[in-house]
Amino acid sequence: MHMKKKRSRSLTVQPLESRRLLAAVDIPDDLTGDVSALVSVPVNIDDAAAVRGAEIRLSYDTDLLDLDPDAITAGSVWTGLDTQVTASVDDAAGTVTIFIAASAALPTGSGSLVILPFSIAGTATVGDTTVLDLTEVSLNEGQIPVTPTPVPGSDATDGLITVTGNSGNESIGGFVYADTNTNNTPELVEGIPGVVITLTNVATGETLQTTTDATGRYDFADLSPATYRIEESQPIAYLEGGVNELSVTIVVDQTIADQNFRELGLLPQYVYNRLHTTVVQPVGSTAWTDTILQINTDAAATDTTTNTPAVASNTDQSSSTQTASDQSQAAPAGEPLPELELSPVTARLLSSQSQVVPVNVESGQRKTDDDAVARDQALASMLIW
Ligand SMILES: [Ca+2]
Ligand SMILES: [Ca+2]
Ligand SMILES: [Ca+2]
Repeated sequence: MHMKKKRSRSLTVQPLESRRLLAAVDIPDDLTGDVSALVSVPVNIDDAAAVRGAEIRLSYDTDLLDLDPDAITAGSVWTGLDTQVTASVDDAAGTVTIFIAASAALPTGSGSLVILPFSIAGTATVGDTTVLDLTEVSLNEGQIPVTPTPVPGSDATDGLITVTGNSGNESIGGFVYADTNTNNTPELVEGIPGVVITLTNVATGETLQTTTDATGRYDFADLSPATYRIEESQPIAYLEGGVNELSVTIVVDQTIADQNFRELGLLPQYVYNRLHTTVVQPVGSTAWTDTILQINTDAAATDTTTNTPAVASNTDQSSSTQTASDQSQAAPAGEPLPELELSPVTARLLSSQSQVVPVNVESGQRKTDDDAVARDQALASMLIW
């Protein structure tokens, strides 16, 4: 056949032309992508002259990258040609095999043979790097040599992605609160101001510290996506109501605002302490906040242990220089408490749930029976409510 003759003639010429052809194929090593984002990875060729087909194999780290085979597309060198792309991805092994064939040979020119849209894991950390290991490239079934030759493992053709994405929009926050109505939810009047919160980036060990504001709120802004440990320095005037350490992972642009630390009411000895020295003041006022801060300060100053709730530990009676009003908190655990006599004002407050600090409780007068404990808890609740 005439046509066949022509073809076979051109085929005899092609190997001769191929011998003059060399191609360099590689993946860029300056690729960047945000946490959880897509990064388009090209496999580039310096000169695609005479290329009609390519077989490309590469490996990637499945912990950091994911790849959808259907999203793989032919690169820029094939533009305008009828091109077929066949890609298979083994997502467990982290290997990709791509076959590309065109209806005609490519002209001279550089560009990309294929584009692989990798998605970066949400658990990736900014600054992470991951290698794209080009393991094999064959052009026209090996007729066009590839130099340097990609091999399994490290070589000059491999690519590198650096994880970026510190948008500064990540934040972690929450409340430290005395859950006096025991609904496990912080309400505005339950906030505990002046509590130190420490944030640690688990991977890097970097720490940040802040203090809760007048509403018991704390916030860490301008963070990077990472896993963090959040620690509360226990305000020792309060009955422990939950864990003092939390762990949380944030991804790009994420705001986590519910990392709360729950306490119960003021410990009875600190309620008594402050009832003698505070005046009537509405919840949330500056005076209110100042009072709670003062309680925190007093509690820290009189605590004899490092960071233990003071119910059983506050037995230090050596502080003979305490003021008269402070002595009421020094009642040792296990000793009978003096009888409590409520003033009319306090009694009314206990029944009305008014948002006013009760005043005029008589100094050091506690009951010896279990009611005293219950009443102390109620007083603690009152102070918060
Ligand atoms: Ca390689
Ligand atoms: Ca509550
Ligand atoms: Ca706590």
